Formats: sequence, structure tokens, C-alpha cells
Amino acid sequence: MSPSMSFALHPDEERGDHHQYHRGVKYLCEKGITKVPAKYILPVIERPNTGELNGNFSNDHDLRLPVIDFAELQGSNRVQALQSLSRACEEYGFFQLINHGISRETITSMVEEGRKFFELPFEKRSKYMSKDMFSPVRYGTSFNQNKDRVFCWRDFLKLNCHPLSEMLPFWPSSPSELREAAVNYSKETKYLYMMLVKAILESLGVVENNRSCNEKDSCLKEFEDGSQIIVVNCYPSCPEPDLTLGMLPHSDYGFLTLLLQDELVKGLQIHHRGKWVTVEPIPNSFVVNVGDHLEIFSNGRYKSVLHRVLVNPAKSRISIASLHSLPFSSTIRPSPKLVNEDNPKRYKDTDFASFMEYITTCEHKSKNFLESRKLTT
Ligand SMILES: O=C(O)CCC(=O)C(=O)O
Repeated sequence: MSPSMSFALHPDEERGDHHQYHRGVKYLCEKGITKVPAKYILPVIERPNTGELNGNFSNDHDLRLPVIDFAELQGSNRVQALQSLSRACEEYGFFQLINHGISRETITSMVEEGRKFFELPFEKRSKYMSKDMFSPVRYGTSFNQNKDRVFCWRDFLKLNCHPLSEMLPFWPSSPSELREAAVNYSKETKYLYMMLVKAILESLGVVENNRSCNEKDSCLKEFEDGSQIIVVNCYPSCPEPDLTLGMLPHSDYGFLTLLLQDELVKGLQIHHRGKWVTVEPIPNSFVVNVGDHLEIFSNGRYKSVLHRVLVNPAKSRISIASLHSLPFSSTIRPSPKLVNEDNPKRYKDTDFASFMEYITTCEHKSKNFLESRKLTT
């Protein structure tokens, strides 16, 4: 029996356009599938455990990412904390942030309301399906469901958060507490992001010290007015997790991503020193990663690193990413302070429109967008 024949779908759903897969993985699971349909089966070379076939076999060991203590960064140990931050962004492109100051209640409510959203009947969730990347709310599946040849084992809810007061009325009104939870979460993660931006600019030597750059300074104004998108990722348990991925290898397009991991179910892997390694979640922390825009801004000093998501045979997993960048209308370029004769400009100027054009015309694979922005010397 072919994998796609392994569960019964209503004849209306067995349409040549693979209509049913656009309803998402949760929907398929609710139908009681026991095998992964062909639409989700990756070519052997791209599967999670392909050994040394493609030279990037999974490591048995979990990776403890560098840990940055936010309290130290904001306190008397700032100089040392900035050095650790800088090393983490150069060597890993990732770090775990502890003592971040966001209340447990804000985090728990966001996770719980996000989870409840995916438990709504499909008809309620599907009201928010949209192809418009700028929509205030977007429910969908895979990575780019209009382009992906093979689908990822993931459904998502994306909430555009900027400007908050204009976006909020469009967000889902059910579950009833979702809007309030997401507003609190977006405000608190934005504050944390701004504090991290200050630290990153300082660690790069773009501003001299903490005091020379506060919210009113023009150097931060563009970041303050920047884009923020909250993505609730839902990865249902998968009957054959070796055949598929929750997310294919990708880098994040923005400046920084603040990622809340499921504390009980691992899944995030980063590509580190030629191997895929699993990130060990630390309770009550954020995984923070450098995005393409920060790699460009830092003229290549900080690295936007490939990551992917494994799925679990027994448990579903929720993660929440808060993606931050400059305004959609801004041009991203290497900071002039980081370009000189010894360190020439390594990336072309870029803008959000060229990224959008890229992802709507190509299958978004690996970090090709960033590669396309590199200047060859
Ligand atoms: O689920 C995760 O841990 C990672 C999610 C992710 O990579 C993303 O949202 O871009």
C-alpha cells in the first residue's frame, strides 16, 4: 500500500490538487492517520537520520548552547556578559537566555492559548488561512505551502504585531484569552529584544556603551519601529518521524529571533561544525538566534545559522518564535562602522521586498537568500 493510501479520506478530499494537505497536519492527525502520507516524505538524502550520506549526520549528543544571563547583562557584569554574547553570536549564531525577566504567567498563558487555538475545530482555525504574507493573522501549514514540493510536519499561527493596535482587532477572537495573552507576550518580548539590540550594538562596537544609546536615540528608533511576528508552531506527534521534518533547514530572515522551546519535548537542531545537533531545552529560558539581517548588519561577524526541527513519535510539540527586524520598508546593509579597507563590505544592500520576491518565486531551501546577498570579492 502506498503511504498516501494509508488512511481514509472523504472522496471530496481526494482531489488532484492535494487539497487535504493544505488543511494542515493537525487535521490529518484528527483523521487518524497511522502512516506518513507521501506528500511529507523527504528524499532519502534530506531525512533526519541519513547517516553520513550527506555528510551531516545527527550527533547522538545534545548541545548545550552558550548561556547568557540577562540579569548579568543588565548589571555590573555587563562587560563580561557582552564578551560571552559576542562569542556566542560569532561561533554558534545561537544562545540560551536565562533570567530574562518575562513573567512565568505571561509565558504560560501564551503557550496555553496557542495550544488551545490548535485544538479548535478545523472550521474555526481555517477562517484565518491566508496567502497574504502581510496579513495581521495567518494560519497555515508546512513552510510555504504554496511552493513546497514536500510538506513539513508543522502547522502555524502567525500574528503580525506591528503596529499592535492596528493588528489586534484582526487576531483570532477564539480561544477567548488568546488576544490578551499575545498582547502581553508581544510587548514583553519586544522590550527584551530592544535590550538585546542595545547589547548587540555595543558588542559590535557600533555604539560605545550602554549609556550612549537609549530608546530616544535615532540609532534605536528604527529598531523600535521594527517588525515583530509571533509564530506559534504546532508539530503533532508523527507516526514515522524518520521520514519527515517539522521544519526543513532554514535560517531566519530577520535581525533576532526569540524562541520559546517546548520544555518537555526536544526537536530543535542546529547545524554546528558540520553536524546536526539537538538543542537541550533549559526550563524558563529563551533560545535566541541571529537572523540574516543581523549577519548582514554585522558584515558577517555574527552568523545566521541553519536550523531544523525533528518530530516526535509519541508527543506533539509547541514552540513560539518571536521574529524581530527593522521595518519592512528599511534597507538592510552592513553598518558603515564595520566596513573599512581591511574589512570590505561583504553583502549587498537588501530590503524586505527582495526577500519576499525570493521566497515567493523559489522553494525556500537552506539559506539561499542570504547566499544571494553575498558580494564576491
Ligand atoms: O520549533 C522550533 O524549535 C524552531 C522553530 C523555527 O525554527 C522557526 O519558527 O523558524
